[in-house]
Amino acid sequence: MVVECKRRPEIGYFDPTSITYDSCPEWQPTEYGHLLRGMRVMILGMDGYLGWPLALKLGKLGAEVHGIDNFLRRRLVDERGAQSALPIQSMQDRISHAKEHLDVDIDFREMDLMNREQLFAYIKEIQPEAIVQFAEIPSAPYSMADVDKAIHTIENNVVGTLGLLFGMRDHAPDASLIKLGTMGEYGSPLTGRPLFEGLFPGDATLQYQGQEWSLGGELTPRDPVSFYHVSKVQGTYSVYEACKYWWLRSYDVMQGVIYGTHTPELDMDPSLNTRLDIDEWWGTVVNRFVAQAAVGIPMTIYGSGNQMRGYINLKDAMQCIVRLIAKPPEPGQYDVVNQVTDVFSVRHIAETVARIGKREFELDPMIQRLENPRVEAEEHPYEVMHDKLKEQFGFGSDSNLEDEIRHMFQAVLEPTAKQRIEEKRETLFPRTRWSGEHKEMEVLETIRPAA
Ligand code: USQ
Repeated sequence: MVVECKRRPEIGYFDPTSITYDSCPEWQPTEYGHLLRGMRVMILGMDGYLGWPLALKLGKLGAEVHGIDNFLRRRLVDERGAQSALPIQSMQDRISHAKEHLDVDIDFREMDLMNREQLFAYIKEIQPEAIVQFAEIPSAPYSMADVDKAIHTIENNVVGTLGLLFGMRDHAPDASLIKLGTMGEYGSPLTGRPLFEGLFPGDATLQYQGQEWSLGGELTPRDPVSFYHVSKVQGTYSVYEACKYWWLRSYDVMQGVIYGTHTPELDMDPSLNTRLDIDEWWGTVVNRFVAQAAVGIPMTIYGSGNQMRGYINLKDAMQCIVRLIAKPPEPGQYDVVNQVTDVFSVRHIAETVARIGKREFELDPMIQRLENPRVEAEEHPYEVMHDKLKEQFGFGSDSNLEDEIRHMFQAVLEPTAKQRIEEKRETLFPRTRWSGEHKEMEVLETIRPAA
């Protein structure tokens, strides 16, 4: 078999079995595997919690980084009357600080994913080799707060991704799409059925009334837990179909609840901070608990606290995404990874934050169990399969819950961050119920955890 290098057709044809990554000038070794030299990567949602650290990491690895954002997240956090615990800079300043501290150049355009004319023109101009879709509204409580917010979430996430797929079909059909989904697409089946990586394994079967059928390769059942999670399920089906109809290629990333504030690139200077939301809509649970403990608010466990979820810290998540970019799927291939390193109960997280806060930061963290504003199982088995990133992409976790909690305490106990949390103290208490009501939760139990 002979093939032509699509990047450099002037090289002519070669036999791919006779050339290795190391001998091909188009690939460079990095700590995350071989990456196309100067790979053109487009990050949609570059101003967000994940988009910004990814831009820095890819830039540092020598990729050509392009990105868009409409700054919706900044506006929605404002709308809740909240703010990031760590101050973040404007995009313009972020980019100049990235140049100063990391010597990376980032190309950014302020753009709404829904403006398809602009988006398609940008894709056509850049010809990205990978596109990372982070431009979605990521909050379960926001999507349940009222009808407008539910529809906003569904429209932005579902229609945005669908439009993008048409843009890729017409202007960048060879690019790989890294689409951010969520572990919450699967729900938490009470039967204890394992949560496979999106598709049933080849030897899975369905037995019913004495008959047996193969399930191998079919999408596994979805049981979302909010309209936000519904939007992610719809995204999964759109991407799956586009790979089938048009031979696009994609990894759909079922990411667990993310937490943490740092990566080696963000650590270079506070001017490079990524956002750290901690309010009831935009903060994820570990980040919220650390912020609550730092300013003397009891950690708000919803319900029994025995809910289990998959978790991953920011540093590990960024490593995973880079590895997925470095090793793209084949044309037409749709694959799913469960991007999770650990499974914890909410109670375990609160107790761990309390222990570290008490022993290492002279705090006296309290826990308050509140009536659960959400409709979710509180007692359930939870078995997550998450081998693919490790076995097929070489991922190895660099950090753990304790270290990240320590790191976060150091960051939020700085006077500026502490003051920013205090200023918006009220937004740390949940008020948004899945029923649609907005009112304070009843306290079920107050606990002073043992050290
Ligand atoms: N929880 C508490 N107390 C709090 C906040 C949350 O007990 O103060 C509980 C929730 O009831 C839930 C768990 O902690 O059982 C996780 O809640 P979360 O708000 O940290 O995360 P969630 O709403 O599930 O969504 C987050 C991200 C979302 C991502 C998802 C992964 O916001 O973008 O998709 O995590 S997953 O949960 O696996 O679907």
